[in-house]
Amino acid sequence: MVEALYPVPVEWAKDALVDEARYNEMYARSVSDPDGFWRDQAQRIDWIKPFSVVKQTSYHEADFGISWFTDGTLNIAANALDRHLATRGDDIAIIWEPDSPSDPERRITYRQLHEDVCRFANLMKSRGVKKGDRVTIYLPMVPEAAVAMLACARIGAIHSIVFAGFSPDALAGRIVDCDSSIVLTADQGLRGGKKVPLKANVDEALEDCPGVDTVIVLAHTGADVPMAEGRDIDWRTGVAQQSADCAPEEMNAEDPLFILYTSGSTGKPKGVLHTTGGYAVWASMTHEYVFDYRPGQIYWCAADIGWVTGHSYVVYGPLMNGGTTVMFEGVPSFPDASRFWQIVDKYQVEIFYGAPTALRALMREGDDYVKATSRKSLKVLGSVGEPINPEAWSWYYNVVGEGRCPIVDTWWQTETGGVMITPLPGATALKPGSASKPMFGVRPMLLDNDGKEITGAGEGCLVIADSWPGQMRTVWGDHERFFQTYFSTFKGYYFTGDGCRRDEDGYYWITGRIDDVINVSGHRMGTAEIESALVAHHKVAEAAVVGMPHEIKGQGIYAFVTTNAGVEADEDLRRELIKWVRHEIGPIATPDVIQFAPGLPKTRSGKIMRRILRKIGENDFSSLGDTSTLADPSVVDNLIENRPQPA
Ligand code: 6R9
Repeated sequence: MVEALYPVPVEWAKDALVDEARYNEMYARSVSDPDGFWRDQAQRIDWIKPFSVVKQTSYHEADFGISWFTDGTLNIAANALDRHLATRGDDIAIIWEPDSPSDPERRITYRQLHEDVCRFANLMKSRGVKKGDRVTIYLPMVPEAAVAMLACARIGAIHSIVFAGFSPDALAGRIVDCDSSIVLTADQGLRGGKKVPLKANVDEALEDCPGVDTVIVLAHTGADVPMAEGRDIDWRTGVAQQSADCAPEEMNAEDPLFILYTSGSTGKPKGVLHTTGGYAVWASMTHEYVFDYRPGQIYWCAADIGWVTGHSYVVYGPLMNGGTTVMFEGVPSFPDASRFWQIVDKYQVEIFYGAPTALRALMREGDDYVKATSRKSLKVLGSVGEPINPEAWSWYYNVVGEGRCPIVDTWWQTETGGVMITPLPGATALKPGSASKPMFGVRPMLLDNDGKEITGAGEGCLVIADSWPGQMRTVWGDHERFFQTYFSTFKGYYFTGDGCRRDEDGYYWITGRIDDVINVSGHRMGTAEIESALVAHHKVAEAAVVGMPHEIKGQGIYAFVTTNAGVEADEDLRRELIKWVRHEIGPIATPDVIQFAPGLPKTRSGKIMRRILRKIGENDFSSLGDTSTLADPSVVDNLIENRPQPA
């Protein structure tokens, strides 16, 4: 198959920070002389005490450990704020666009943001929060979310953001896991005109979190919410009493910065831990090169701060680079499908970074919503979260970008802290659907199932040889799980969990997860998590969850459910289970299909054969493979015969 190739436009190659020759040269040095390369790159950060050692990293069990810039000290909030004050204190750091276009926007300068962060840091200190403490953030997409993150970083507290779409149960689990005694929230969030009861969710969650003694509540919609005496504080009243002076804490490069929970193939979500120095260098460098970013440009990453993309590319990356970052509270389809592009026009956004699932949803609404807007300001388009299918890529490129804007399809993970494989706008010819080439310092490799390296063109399991500064350092509270999850499958390599193809030109094509993780609208879900939510229902005996192709979401959730004896498996139960899962995890985990199954296909040793269930989920019965090892092969026929058609 001949793939379309979009060469780098001449004007891009001319003015870009990195052109093709420069990319090749920098990449070669980054892998042949990592110490020298990273020593230089680290100069983009203001260190309080310079580091002497660049990296000490080993993926082998005997001397396992990952540490970067180990003896250096810094404060990342000071890097995002203080050092800009003299040169661009009056520049806009954050532009906030509310859910409804008829509400007023906010523009916050670096000076104002610095002051807000200092006051809020002092408020947390007054409640006893100190270096190393965990702070849970459950806020909508408002500037105060960035204030909260940076205030934590300023005093050395570790933030743990929980996506505001998660349920009280999911929130409680994350508060308890990292043992935080303080939660930051708002009365309500707003999404597409609908109110999200954040404070009520916190109140419900805290019934299971006896360790929480402080809740700071931002009045956002102005809803009347009950405040618990002694525990709950009104955000604005609290900060009004605080001084605007707060010296940044001197942090070691390897001191923790944040925890972010993400789904894996087994067990409960794990707390991915990132530290300070390496993450700062990585987030800042990748943001600059991937988007060819220059201060003064209006940059908009449409991700929520509840996901890693929001951490690295709404807040830390752009602010460390002295940029102007747009935060949008709403959704792409409200009031109508022009909303994204109207915002682009309103602020003259030059760089837009979004997710394929949103693009597919907008594409379905037709081109008129796009064409009603100008979009002349756009220069670079980014994609993240899942593979972008060629149709969505073409639409993004031709309709949204009018063929002018390179698309950077960025592959990375919560664990990697920042972009790992991506085109650079001025350096890389594009192939629709390919994340293309490795970022500096990243050494991707493909291995077969036996761990043998695949060289040249081929397909296999994507691993990364050697460490990079933004790599996660541990699973909060479970270092053994960190090693087991990422470094035990293929000895000496970081295992990504993704499958990948490399073509003759050395371009990487991510083929999707090869573990039991599914990607629904760019959100990572462990099938095990949904299964355990289902079996927690008193009418359910057993459940197996697989991904199914879904036009908008990329993957949908297909659940096979065996009910307890005597239970009527009917429409009412189906609705009840859907509601149940939404309550247990959150709306993003809503099953698209629930198929009641009298039995699941199991081996004689009792292992569920997911391979077969995946095929049924895909509506592909032609290649079920060998079913002879099943304890009862007839269950497969039954499942095929009774497969419901998705709504
Ligand atoms: C940043 C983020 C990580 C998983 C990852 C992969 C998928 C992300 C992708 C992509 C193909 C891309 N993924 N970006 N697949 N092309 N450009 O999304 O982090 O939520 O941890 O998800 O998402 O499967 O392993 P996270």
